[in-house]
Amino acid sequence: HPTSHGTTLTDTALGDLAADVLRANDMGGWTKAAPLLYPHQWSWDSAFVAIGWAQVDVRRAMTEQQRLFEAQWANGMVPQIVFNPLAGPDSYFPDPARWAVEVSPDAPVGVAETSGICQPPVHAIAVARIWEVAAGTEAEADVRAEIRTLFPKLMAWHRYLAEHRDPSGSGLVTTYHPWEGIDNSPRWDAVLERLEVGDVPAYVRRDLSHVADAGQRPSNDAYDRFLWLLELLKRHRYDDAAIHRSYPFLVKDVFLTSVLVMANQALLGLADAVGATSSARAEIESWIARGRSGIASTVDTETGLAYDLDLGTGTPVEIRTFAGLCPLLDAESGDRDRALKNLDSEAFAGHPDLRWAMVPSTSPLEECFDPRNYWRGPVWPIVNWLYWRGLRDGGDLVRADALREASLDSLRHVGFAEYFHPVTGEALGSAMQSWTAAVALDWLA
Ligand code: 9WN
Repeated sequence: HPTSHGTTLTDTALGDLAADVLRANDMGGWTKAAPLLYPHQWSWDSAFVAIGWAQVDVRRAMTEQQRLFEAQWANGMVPQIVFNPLAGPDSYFPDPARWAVEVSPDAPVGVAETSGICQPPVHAIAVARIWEVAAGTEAEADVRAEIRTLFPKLMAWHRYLAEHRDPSGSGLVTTYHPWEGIDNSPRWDAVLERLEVGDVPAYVRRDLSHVADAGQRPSNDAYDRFLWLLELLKRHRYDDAAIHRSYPFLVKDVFLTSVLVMANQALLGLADAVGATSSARAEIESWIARGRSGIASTVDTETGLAYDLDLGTGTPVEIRTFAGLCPLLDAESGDRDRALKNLDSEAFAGHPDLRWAMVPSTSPLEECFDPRNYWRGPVWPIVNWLYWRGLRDGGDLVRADALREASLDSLRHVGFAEYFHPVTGEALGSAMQSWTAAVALDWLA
């Protein structure tokens, strides 16, 4: 399990260790999310991983994204998982057979198999960061050429989220499944609780053998519900219109939407780099405006937190998690001041018991706070990277620097764990998690 490196570890040594993690998980053109627990290419992991590769080998960073987008669906969706054909069916569950995405006419053929859902769109943010690193170096021309081929694919991806995932034009992206990023977050408890779980074909969980104890992962009951939803998505042939018509897990996701706003801002920068048309620019700007007003509509007047909207009941999901701070991901959000107060408060990074002043996945003040269980309490470094970016882009340099320092200090002590205990700093989940190493490399740059 991860070693504790202590405060004596220099920045250079930390960076070397992080680069070693990426190299160890490198499959040649794409990177496993983790050595054993996650032996495939995950969508938002690969975006963070590309940000890390940019500091090691900027061309390799672009390849990471090109490989992911080879598996993009015909409707523009970038799948949550691109399966490693060499990993074998017992390496991870659910496997391609369970997803059976060939029921959809949009699933890719002739490339690696994929799952049938997606994850937060960090990719344009990653590519813009790669471009920043490459500009002015000998790699500039090559990277620009790569971005030119990727740009229309990024447009199609964002269009998928703006249109297929928001048929009513609310400005808010609908999520269909906890595996779209924040697995067992208490944000989903109420809607999962309401499910009437039908027949789920028998299955064996593969994840539990790769963590020290089952208490760090979602419960078996949660897995049954996740897999029942998978069966329903499959019955709908992964068709967004059919899913929006009748399906029991439809949540307007404030975090996904805010990442999309940030990613669209990055995409505008890339539009300049590749000399995109004015109509492409106008389309991106319209997505930003819509997303921004969508998020504004979710901010609770009393607490200043952004709450997801449960479309099943038409009510906001009033749970304090990191997602509630998402106005901070938009430099021009009108709700930043209150979000900053929440960030500093005891409900989040200002809680006196926290070992480092970082954003925990779920507020320590929530009754369901569970500091060793996955998205129900532990700190996830990648989430803190996004908030660090949001603080910096919004001009809050003092807070941004403090968050970066706290995060680097945590990584020196914890190592490159998937997530960690917010109070004790105990490393949790997988060791040698690629995206954790990747954000360390970017913070050190
Ligand atoms: C399901 C790979 C992924 C991350 C997710 C994280 C976790 C998978 C799992 O690992 O989810 O996608 O099996 O638990 O929740 O955000 O992308 O690191």
